[in-house]
Formats: sequence, C-alpha cells, structure tokens
Amino acid sequence: MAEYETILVETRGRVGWITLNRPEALNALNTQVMREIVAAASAFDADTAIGAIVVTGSERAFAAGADIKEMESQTGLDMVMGDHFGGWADFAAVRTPVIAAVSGYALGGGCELAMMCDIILAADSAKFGQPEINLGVIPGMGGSQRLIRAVGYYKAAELILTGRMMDAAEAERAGLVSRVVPAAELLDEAGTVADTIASKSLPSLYAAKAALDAAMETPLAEGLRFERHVFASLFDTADQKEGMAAFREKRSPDFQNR
Ligand code: CO8
Repeated sequence: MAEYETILVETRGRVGWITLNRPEALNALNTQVMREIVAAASAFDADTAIGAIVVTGSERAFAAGADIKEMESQTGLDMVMGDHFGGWADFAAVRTPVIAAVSGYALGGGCELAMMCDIILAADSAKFGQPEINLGVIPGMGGSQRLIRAVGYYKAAELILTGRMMDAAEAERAGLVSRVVPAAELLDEAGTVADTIASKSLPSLYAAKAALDAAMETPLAEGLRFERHVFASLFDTADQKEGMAAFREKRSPDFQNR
C-alpha cells in the first residue's frame, strides 16, 4: 500500500478506511491531503475486493475546512492552475459507496467533503457549517450546490450567508445527516454500515450509486430513463440470478461481483 503522510489508510475485510490525520490543523484540507485522499480512494475504487469506503477524521474534527494558511496568498489563477477542483471532482467520481463518519467540526471544505460521500453518519458532537463568508469568500468544493440539494434553498442560504454552524441534531432534522449516533459508537456504527454495503454485489452497488448521482443531476424524466436502463442491465449479471435464486431457496446470496 502507498505511503501517506496526512491520512491513515487501512483495509478491514471488504471495507477501505481513510482517516484524516493532520491533528495540528484540525485536519484542514491542503493540497497534499487532497492528493492523498484522492489517491487512496481511487486505489480502493480500483480494487474489487473493496465494496465500501469510510472516510473519517478525529474526535475533535472531521475537517475544519480547506487549509486557510495555504490558500491565503493564492491568486485566482493559482486556484485554477493548482487543479484543486479537478482533484476533488475525482473523489466525488469514485464508484464505490463512501460513508463519511463525522465527529467534531465539518466546516467549509470539511462539510463539502462529507457531502461528496453517499452517507453521512454524525457523532452527536458533530458541527457542520459553511463559514467561508467569514473569510471573504464562498464555498468552493460544491457547498453552494450540494447543500441546497440536501437541506433546501432557505436553510442552505442562511448557513452560507451567515457562516453559522449547526449541530448534529439540527443537521439530521435538515436532512444533511443520514443518522446521528453517540460519539463513542461512531466508528463501530460506520463499520457496521460499511460491512453491510460491502456484502452486496458490486455491480449493483455501482449501479445504485450511479442512479443516485443521476437523481442529483438530471430532470426526473431523464433520471427515470437512466434508472430503467441500469435496472435492466443488471439482469445480465450472475449476481442478479444468484440474488433471486437465493430468495426463492430461502438462503443468503453468495455474490461473486459479476
Ligand atoms: N485551515 C488551516 N488551519 C486551520 C484551519 C483551517 N481551515 N482550521 C483550524 N486550523 C488550525 C488553527 O489555525 C490552529 O492552528 P495553530 O494552533 O497553529 O494556530 C489549529 O488548527 C487549531 O485551531 P483553533 O486553535 O482555531 O481551534 P479552536 O478549537 O479554537 O477553533 C474552529 C476551532 C472553530 C474550527 C476554528 O479553528 C476555525 O474557525 N477554523 C476555520 C474554519 C473555517 O473557516 N473553515 C473554512 C475554510 S475555507 C474552505 O473550506 C473553502 C473550501 C473551498 C476550497 C476550494 C478548493 C478547491
């Protein structure tokens, strides 16, 4: 496995774990962190022995945003030429389901990183926000687009225009968080959800994630056409035959990921 300096990477069964590890900066996302997260997630994505990925941080911070000290002196041209946007787009394009296990601060780019994942599990200590307005900028890793889709225009507008944080309970009520769990149980719970997902057939997981992504991006009629096409294509997999035979024979399916 590749050597990383800002993240810890580990495989547990069929689940790939990525733990942000810059405690001195509350896991602020600098260029190196981005490159390492993208490299680790892409490597897991290319490995058919992996059926789910968990991204997590520390108890105090999932990630307190993009690295302000790194960005401070950058010009607009630097931002474009540094290809930060492309790097994060590569992370969002991972086909394997990704779970964000969020404890503590998920602010700015940290909140945006969580929103690039498919499921957000939050510790009751979690705090979410898009405070970029306090720095004289706006969200740049998808916050203004994904937060609206998660919580609706008015909640997103209030958070983005005031920069205030919301706690885990408010985030769950708003629909940003899949589920809130006691902080001490966050990683176990993330592991359980990830194991459950990873036990399914990979082609159907990829298909489900692609259909969910399509729902975020396309008008309803186009999304429905996409879903029907992908649904039909799964009937050419051995795992569809196995899954339905297992149901009829009242046993657990033995998926082969093909
Ligand atoms: N960047 C760099 N360093 C950070 C960051 C950050 N985002 N957040 C915290 N740190 C550092 C602090 O500077 C401090 O370091 P030091 O001890 O050397 O001074 C250390 O982490 C601990 O932080 P604090 O002492 O501030 O801890 P507190 O418990 O007092 O406060 C907070 C915690 C409230 C989280 C506070 O640190 C904070 O407000 N952080 C900044 C939050 C923020 O504004 N985030 C948004 C950043 S902008 C962004 O994310 C844009 C995303 C788009 C990027 C587009 C690129 C493609």
